[in-house]
Amino acid sequence: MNEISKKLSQFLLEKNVASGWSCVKDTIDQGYNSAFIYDFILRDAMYRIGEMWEENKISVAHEHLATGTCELILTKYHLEKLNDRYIKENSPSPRAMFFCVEGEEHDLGLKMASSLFEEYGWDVYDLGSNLPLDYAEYSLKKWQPEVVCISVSIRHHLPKLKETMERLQNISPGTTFIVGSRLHAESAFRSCCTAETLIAKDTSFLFQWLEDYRKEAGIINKGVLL
Ligand code: B12
Repeated sequence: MNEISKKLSQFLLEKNVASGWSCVKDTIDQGYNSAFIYDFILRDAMYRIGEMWEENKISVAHEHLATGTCELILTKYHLEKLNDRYIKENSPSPRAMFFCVEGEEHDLGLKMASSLFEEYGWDVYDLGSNLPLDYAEYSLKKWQPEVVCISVSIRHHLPKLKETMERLQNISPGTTFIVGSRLHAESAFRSCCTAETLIAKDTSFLFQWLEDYRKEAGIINKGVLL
C-alpha cells in the first residue's frame, strides 16, 4: 500500500474530509487517472480500515465513520470530474445499469464503477446496494441497458449472485454483464458466472474495457475525461 493511501485511511477515521480530499487532489495533480485513484488510493485506504477493524484497533463505529467520509470524498471527486470535463452530446449515449446483489450492502466499488462509466459519457442507472432480484429483473426489462454491472463482496451472497446471473442472462442474452468483486480470484465466485460474464478485478479493468469499447464503437470525444 502506498503512503498516500495510508495517510488517507487515517484522515477517514478522523472524519477529516478536507485533508482526505487533499490526498486525492495531490494524486490527481501528479497525473494519475480515475482508475488509479479508485483502486490504489480510496479502495486501499478502505481495505486498511478493514484490517484495523480485524485487528481490533478500531471499532465498528469507526469503520462506519470512515465509510461515510470516504463516500463524501468519492462524491466530491465524481462531481469535480463531471463539472470540469463532461462533454454534452446531442446523440444518445449507451446505457448501463448498476446494482449490488440482493442483501449486499458494500457499495463503494459499485459507485466507483458507475462514476467511471459516467465519465465516459454513458447514461448511468445506479440502483445502489441490496437490490431485490425481482427489481433487477424489472429494471433490466424496463431500461434495456447495453451493459449491466453487478457488485458482490460477501461470500454468503454468492448463491444469490448465481441466481441473479441465471435469471438476468436468460432474459437478456445480448447484454454485456460485468461483475466486480473483492472475491474475483476465488473459484466459488467464478463458478457463479458464465463464460460470457466479464469478471472485473478492479476499476483498472473497467477503464481498459471502456477505452476498448470507445475505440470499437468509434465514439471519439464522447465524454471521455481521462
Ligand atoms: C466498509 C465495510 C463495511 C461497510 C460497508 C458500507 C458501504 N456503503 O459499502 C458496512 C459497515 C456497512 C459493512 C457491513 C458488513 N460487513 Co463489511 N467491510 C467493509 C470493509 C472494511 C471495506 C469495504 C470497502 O468499502 N472496500 C473498498 C471497495 C472500493 O473495495 P471493493 O468492494 O473490493 O471494490 C473494488 C474491487 O473489488 C472492484 N469492484 C467491486 N465491485 C465492483 C463492481 C464493478 C462493476 C466493477 C467493475 C468493479 C468492482 O473494484 C473496486 C475498486 O478496486 C471490508 C474490508 C475489505 N477488505 O473489503 C469489510 C468486509 C467486506 N465486511 C465484512 C463483513 C463480514 C460485514 C458484515 C457481515 C459485518 C456484520 N457482522 O454486520 C456486514 C454485512 C453487510 C451486508 N449485508 O452486506 C467482511 C466480509 C467477509 C466475507 N464473509 O466475505 C469484510 C471483508 C471484513 C472482514 N475482513 O471480515 N462493511
